[in-house]
Amino acid sequence: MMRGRFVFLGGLAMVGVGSVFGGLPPLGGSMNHVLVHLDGTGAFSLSVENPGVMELVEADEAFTGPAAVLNGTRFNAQYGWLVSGLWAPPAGTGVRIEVVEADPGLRFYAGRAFGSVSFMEPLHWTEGSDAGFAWDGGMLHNYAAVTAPGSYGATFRVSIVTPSGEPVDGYTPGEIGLSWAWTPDCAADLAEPFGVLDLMDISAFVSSFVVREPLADLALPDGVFDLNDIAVFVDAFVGGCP
Ligand SMILES: [Cu+2]
Repeated sequence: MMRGRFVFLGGLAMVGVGSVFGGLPPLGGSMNHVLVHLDGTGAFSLSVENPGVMELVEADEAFTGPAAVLNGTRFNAQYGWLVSGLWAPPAGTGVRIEVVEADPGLRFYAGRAFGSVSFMEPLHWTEGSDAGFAWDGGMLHNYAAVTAPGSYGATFRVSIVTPSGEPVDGYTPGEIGLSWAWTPDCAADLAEPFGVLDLMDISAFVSSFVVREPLADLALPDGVFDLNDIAVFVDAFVGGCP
């Protein structure tokens, strides 16, 4: 049964999200698929159609129903899992997608109903959920969501598993890193409430700076925390944000 489903859905991969999953929150930009291929040796290879950093976006209005989990966040669902080529898990097994590691503050939601997981259900350790889920092979755009500006990354693993989630001998999992960013509108507006410059922003900058978190990495060169970052913060703070 799984075999037919995978091959079938892989062939229908280009159907647009709007026509299939009407009523979803916006993706935040063009679809950018993670192509999932299983080669003849049983090894997964994963690649992104357009490598880059996906910009987390704000909704125009509050969502109702299950998508309300995105209210108060910036989110992006441009990345979508997609079968590449014709392959299928062996009979009696399935495909598991799991998060190996993710930056703090990054949350994930299903994006549609699949298998035993409901529309907008938390994924990948979000709100205490399991690290992974059983993927049915249909194009799937999970939502990544955050509540603070910064750069975020996560590493995912795709593997062949038994119904109880155990790895199947003879298959090699594939891994891929994905990236998102919420670029602050103003370099000094780093903490809630956004749109207001206050002590919370100073505190967020200082606490991020001392532990060298991306939030405080405001000036080039990236990855270096020095006086240039402090100067950018102070200038923006004193100058006030638009
Ligand atoms: Cu897609």
